[in-house]
Amino acid sequence: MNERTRRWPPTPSPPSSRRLPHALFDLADTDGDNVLSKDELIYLVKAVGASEARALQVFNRMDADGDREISRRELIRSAREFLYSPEVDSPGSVIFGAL
Ligand SMILES: [Ca+2]
Ligand SMILES: [Ca+2]
Repeated sequence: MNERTRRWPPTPSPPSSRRLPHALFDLADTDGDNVLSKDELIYLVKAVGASEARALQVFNRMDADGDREISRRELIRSAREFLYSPEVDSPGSVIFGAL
């Protein structure tokens, strides 16, 4: 058995629905402190085509614990809400619905 055969099948990657929020979080976390500041989140939301006012609304709704920062968990929760909640106007829909 050669090297190539032994590594087959490759380890499956997580579904893209799991990777995407993490990738977006890492992209938006420009200072690398593992939280999204208001400015970082607003920049991300505007980058997908929303207005400043809408971005601010998304920030306020996404910040579930009210610490004025968006944790990775809060972003993932909003992605889940977008994917699994019947609410059409969830904060996650602004970001993930645009992708
Ligand atoms: Ca940050
Ligand atoms: Ca928060």
